[in-house]
Amino acid sequence: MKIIYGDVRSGNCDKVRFTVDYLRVPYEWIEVDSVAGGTRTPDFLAMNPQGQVPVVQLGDGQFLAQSNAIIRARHYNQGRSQRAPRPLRQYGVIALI
Ligand SMILES: N[C@@H](CCC(=O)N[C@@H](CS)C(=O)NCC(=O)O)C(=O)O
Repeated sequence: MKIIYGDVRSGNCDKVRFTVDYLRVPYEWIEVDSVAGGTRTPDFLAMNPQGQVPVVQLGDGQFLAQSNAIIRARHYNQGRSQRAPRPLRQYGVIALI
């Protein structure tokens, strides 16, 4: 199970969430209030020094930030990427977590 740290008001987080939902990838969503400073706490900055959501905790415990990098992180799980719908795979858009 991957963990996604995101803010539901964020379009960048939407990109990641819509992608994993579309692919039916199981994940846990942890809501972070980026407006109230939730991305600037020591704990959050330890995950992403840029202080931004979205951030994904990968299966190996490492963290990956940047929405486009997350949805293109094919190399983190080649097997899962095989579940990507064909048209998206053809465009290399997917990957995933
Ligand atoms: N280039 C980044 C942008 C991420 C970003 O701008 N995140 C905003 C929310 S949409 C954020 O976390 N802002 C809180 C802050 O900067 O403290 C991506 O695509 O993931």
